[in-house]
Amino acid sequence: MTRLSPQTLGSLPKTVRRPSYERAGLKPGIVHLGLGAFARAHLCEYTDDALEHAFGAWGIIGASLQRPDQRDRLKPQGGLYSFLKRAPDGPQMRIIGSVLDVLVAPENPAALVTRLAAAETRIVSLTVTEKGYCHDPATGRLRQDHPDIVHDLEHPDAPRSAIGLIVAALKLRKAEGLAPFTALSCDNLPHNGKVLRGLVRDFAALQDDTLAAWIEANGAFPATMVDRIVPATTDADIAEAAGLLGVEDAAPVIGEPFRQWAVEDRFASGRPAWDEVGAQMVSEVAPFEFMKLRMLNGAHSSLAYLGYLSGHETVAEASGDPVLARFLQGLWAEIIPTVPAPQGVDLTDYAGALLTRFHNPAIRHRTWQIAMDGSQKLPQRLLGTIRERLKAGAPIDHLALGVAAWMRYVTGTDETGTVIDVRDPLAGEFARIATQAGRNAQALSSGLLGIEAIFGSDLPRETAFTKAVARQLDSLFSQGAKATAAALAA
Ligand code: CS2
Repeated sequence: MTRLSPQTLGSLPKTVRRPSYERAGLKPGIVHLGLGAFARAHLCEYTDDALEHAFGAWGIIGASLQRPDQRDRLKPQGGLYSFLKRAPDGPQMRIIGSVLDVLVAPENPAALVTRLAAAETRIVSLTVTEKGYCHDPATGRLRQDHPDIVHDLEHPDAPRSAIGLIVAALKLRKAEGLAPFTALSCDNLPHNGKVLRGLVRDFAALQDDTLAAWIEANGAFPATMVDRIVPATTDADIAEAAGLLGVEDAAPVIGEPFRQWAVEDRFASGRPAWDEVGAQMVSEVAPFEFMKLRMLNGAHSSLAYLGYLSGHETVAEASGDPVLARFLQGLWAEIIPTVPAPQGVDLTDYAGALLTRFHNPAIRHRTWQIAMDGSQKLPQRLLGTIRERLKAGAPIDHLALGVAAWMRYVTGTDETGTVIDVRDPLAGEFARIATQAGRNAQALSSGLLGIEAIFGSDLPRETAFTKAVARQLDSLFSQGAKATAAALAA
């Protein structure tokens, strides 16, 4: 089958929307670190829309920080790929044209640093997932003992972490008398702009105080809240895309129709017209971020663990289970009082809309995918909420069940005795704790609560919390996930 490419663009069916701007004349103003499915269905789509609205020098060069796969798929297609938007009433297809090229950091870190340091690079955006920040998720501070950070301090000109790459490039820019680029975190971290700024500054300070001071004085690290449900692309998606396109696309992305992007409007040297195409430019991102991380992601993670343990493969299935749907309502009732509503938003309506989104039967978002990297996700998704509820003396049963379900999940064996493929930077530690504790809920919960990078030093001392978690975990072992969630609702 012929491949999607600039040459075959003209032959696509009329129903497929494609870039009408002159791609050949597009200059790269953005370098995106971590060009995975999410960025290609979010930032790259917003940028494609912005280029349609007002053409400017805002093409994107993507960078893969680990594997060459994405580059290998996109290069033969001249950076083009299709985006299959899945609504309950049928799919919609478009071609995204904003990505011009893809670099693979480990193949040639210096080439990527040079690209980042180039005068025409004005924004460096990131979707490197929580663990890509090499920080302590409980405190947001740089982990100087992180293997990638240790490596990058030893080889500052051939870095492999996002932080190391950014600092190496800023060092070059400073030496060449160029202004810093805007560093734009698009990951699900609380205060992502501030956290990124702190990590970049701290890493720079380990090499050169004047560099750190220059970044502090001149750098721009706007905060963002990003939202769109984007499951990993499957072979079936690739086959469906080919059917709709009439040509082969090795790199389609799948996503729900809904998207949201709240961005703090502080850019060092311009940005695409994202605000003209639906992004919300705001002075304060925090209310959006709290709402999204606590209500969407907090519910997503809890549902992923409980749903997986209950035998549900996808979020749509899990949220369609009446017991788990009731659990979600109870969970949101605990979360909502801790969330300052962004202006004009009704949080009960927001929760209702989330349930509809989770329930979209056209999206097959695996509970296993969301269950990944819990150690990096729990603090901002559930634990901050729990701290606030405890301070207010308010009930936390549903939140505690979310945490207990994570604990049950990371034991690595499901309710039928089948092995769970637990993916997490701390998976080794979980396995060690789980082996020692066996099916003793008290021992397992206190072992896991002792991981300070997740729970800090305060939560293990909150007996209302530790007792609630141990009780739920005990029930997960003896009654199973479904019955435990049902008992909570009764
Ligand atoms: C999910 C998110 O995988 C996960 O952990 O909770 O990727 C979620 O789908 C997005 O944040 C939605 O915007």
